[in-house]
Amino acid sequence: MTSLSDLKHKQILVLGAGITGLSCARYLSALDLCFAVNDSRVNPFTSNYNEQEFSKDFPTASLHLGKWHQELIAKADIILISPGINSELDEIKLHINTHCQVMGDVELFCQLNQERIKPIDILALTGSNGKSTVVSLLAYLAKCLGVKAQLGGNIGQPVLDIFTDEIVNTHTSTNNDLPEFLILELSSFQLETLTSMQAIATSVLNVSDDHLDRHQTMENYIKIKQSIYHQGKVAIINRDDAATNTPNPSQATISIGSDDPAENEFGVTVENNKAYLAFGTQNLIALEELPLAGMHNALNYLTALAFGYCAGWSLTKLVDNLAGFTGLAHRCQRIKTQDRITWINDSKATNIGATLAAINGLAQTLTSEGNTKPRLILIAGGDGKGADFTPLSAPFSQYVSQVITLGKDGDSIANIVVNQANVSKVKSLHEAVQVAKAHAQAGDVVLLSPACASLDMFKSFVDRGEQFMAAVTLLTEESL
Ligand code: UMA
Ligand code: ADP
Repeated sequence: MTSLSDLKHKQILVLGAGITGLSCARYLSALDLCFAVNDSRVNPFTSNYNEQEFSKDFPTASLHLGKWHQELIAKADIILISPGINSELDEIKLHINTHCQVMGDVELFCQLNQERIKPIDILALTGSNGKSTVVSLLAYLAKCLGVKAQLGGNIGQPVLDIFTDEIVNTHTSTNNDLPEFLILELSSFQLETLTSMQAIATSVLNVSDDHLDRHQTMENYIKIKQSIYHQGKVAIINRDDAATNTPNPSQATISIGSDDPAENEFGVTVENNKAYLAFGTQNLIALEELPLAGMHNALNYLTALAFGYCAGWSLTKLVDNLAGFTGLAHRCQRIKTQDRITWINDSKATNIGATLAAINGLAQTLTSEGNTKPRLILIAGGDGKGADFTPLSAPFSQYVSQVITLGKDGDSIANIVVNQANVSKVKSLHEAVQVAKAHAQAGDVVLLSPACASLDMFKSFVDRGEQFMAAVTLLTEESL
């Protein structure tokens, strides 16, 4: 267990100068500690930050860019490694000395948290899809209930900032009440270096093929996801997905699922043709009253309720506030409907599980609007991260009239379409929108749901979603 005093007089190396690395630097700097930062890229910073500003912000740090610095790695007692960096890389792994502790920022946070007189209570979630939706919903519900909770982790808010703010606020005599709860979103990358979390409740929301370029096999990926359960009291599992089970048969569990729940389980009950979120025999709220559509979102709602329940929050109050959360941008977000063609931005669908959820969810809407043959036009492609796209083939044949592909792995997606006449290959998102417009008829839906990461062509999924929305706006305004 690392305590604050352990950090003193140690050679500390921060690997990565992105969101995580800079948050580690802020924390170490607030403690007045000396440290080094190493990033293998020549220019890792965003356009509004540079090396000079780094030196001003962190006068006790040395910065080493452009390659992995083997001497620094060999000298380090503690390495704080960013989640996007694979510690198995030979250039890193072969140089780490035997007494060195290699950990992520979340691991350091958890070790320091346990040393506190009153540790912050942690609710921690992982999964291939829906993490950000569930943790944001849970944070929204906490706020509605007047609970002091803070979001952290993979959602883009590095956890060490909580302790940095406390130190800075102490220096400036500002109120430094820490949150009572940390609502923690964890990626498989962060879980790889995490062993010391002691959460109240943890959950693997679902597991589908993702990040296999880093984790190699599904078996390994599932094992990493399930490691979250060793680090929490109650395991919240998804009955619909066996890969979300806890490997510890004696662990306290609470389950969610799309079927009728048994006693002390969350699920979906259908009564008089109406579906309800339910807890045991108690119907909580009708799905039609909730703004986030589709069965995957019903599971997201249930997971948030299960977390709140484990935290001891009032179930009635949680349910009363569910409908006030309207969702996050770039997740099946309706941009506009013009000439009865609806354009939907699901840029955050960076793996096949998310794209499957979008196609299945939207196909239900198309049928209910009365189309005899549902017509969904899909724009997909990007960096597939080593995924096998075959599971998309059947829903493509059933629901998608045209698949427009782009990016590094666009051709691999095109190859699984049974009728090749239904494929259009394009070079840019702008061209994809034009081709979609040419195919679309009144009543159709055009969906950007790439099933791939964006980094081969865009800065981020946000950039991809914004460029899509801009292209749609331009095209639809031109046609007015
Ligand atoms: N770097 C190298 N060499 C490499 C790879 C990276 O030097 O081979 C450097 C980069 O130049 C960069 C730094 O490492 O300066 C980036 O580190 P990082 O990739 O760990 O990214 P951060 O900016 O620290 O952001 C990370 C998460 N990113 C990843 O895991 C890839 C963010 O999740 C997270 O929000 C943030 O920490 C705070 O916790 C993003 C993400 O894409 C949203 N996550 C993946 C996902 O959700 O699927 C896992
Ligand atoms: P994450 O943080 O895990 O990437 P997000 O909430 O950002 O999850 O959603 C990512 C993508 O997954 C979006 O395309 C969204 O529509 C889809 N999605 C959301 N919840 C689920 C779920 N429970 N199962 C499958 N896909 C989902």
